[in-house]
Amino acid sequence: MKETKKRILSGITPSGNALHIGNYFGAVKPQIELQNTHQTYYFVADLHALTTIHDREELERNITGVVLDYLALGLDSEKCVFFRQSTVPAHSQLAIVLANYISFGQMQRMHAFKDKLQKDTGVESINMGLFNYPLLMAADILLYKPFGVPVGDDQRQHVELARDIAEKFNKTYDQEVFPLPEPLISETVGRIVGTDGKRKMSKSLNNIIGIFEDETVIKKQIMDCFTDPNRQRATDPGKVEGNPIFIYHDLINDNHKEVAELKARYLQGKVGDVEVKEKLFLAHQRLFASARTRRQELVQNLTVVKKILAEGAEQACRLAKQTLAEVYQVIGEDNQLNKN
Ligand code: AQP
Repeated sequence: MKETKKRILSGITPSGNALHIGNYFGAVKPQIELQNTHQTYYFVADLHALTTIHDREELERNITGVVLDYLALGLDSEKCVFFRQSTVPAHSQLAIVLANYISFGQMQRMHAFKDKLQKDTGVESINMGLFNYPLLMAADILLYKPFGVPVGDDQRQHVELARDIAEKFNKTYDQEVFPLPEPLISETVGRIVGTDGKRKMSKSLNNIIGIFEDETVIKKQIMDCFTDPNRQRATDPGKVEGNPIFIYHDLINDNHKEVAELKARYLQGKVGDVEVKEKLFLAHQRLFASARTRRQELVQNLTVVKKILAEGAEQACRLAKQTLAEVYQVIGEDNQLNKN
């Protein structure tokens, strides 16, 4: 890996055990493309998953699931450093330090906390892991001094917080310890709408189209998808713009002629929702066929997967330790006892 390449860092929370097409187009696909042109560090944010998962087996299942998904979708361990967050202790160590360069007020304005507060009755039901999530994420990012962080739009606020903390830290010590990371968010695919046609596609909202589930599950997710609410019959002219089923066609369907024809017929009231959805399902099968096969092969070879993560952890630790040592030195915690 050439050191002259710009560095990229991103993480994925194993809060479920499979990725959906929102994750894929908004984050995973751009991340995988970047591994060809940049130094890439990607990690499974297993410590972040503790905000919602307190069952050991479920956690392990989710971590394995997400790792397999990434590898099946094209993450190449020869080109990229891939690891589990908890195997690099410097993430947690840096988070403790960075907490001193951010105010309680600013943390209270983070949307993960605010959204949860709106849903639940009060602060008693919100764990500190969730409150501190953006702080740990700032440590995740700054530890690797990346140039950019490719994520979906829902993570913009968190990358901006990391920038704020970096600025405050640099200013406090009058040193450029942390370069300010750029959020790399696509304008077109940074926020893929869910099958309810309203909200962001999210596991927790149950409005997803999966990638690796059984075909019957994927087909049902597609067939249940919201389309044009004002269209009663297949003979009514329909709306294409903003219609989720066509948003997905544009993303998934490699047969552009077919998509153009379907759109034209839909606008004229000459095609039913069922046909449009069935064609989307077939396009989904075409796009993800090789990834699905690759995933089945990887499941049979989990020792290789473990080896990839162990090697990734070793490489990540090397860089993370350097940054932590520099930070300790800058803040005045550099002593014999904290050297290892
Ligand atoms: N709908 C989306 N459109 C574009 N990008 C998205 N991402 C998530 N949903 C969309 C991006 O995927 C990456 C991994 O996401 P995460 O680890 O934060 O997972 P998530 O946001 O927790 O995914 P969900 O489905 O929304 O989970 P729940 O419902 O549990 O919160 C990130 O870069 C994210 O921006």
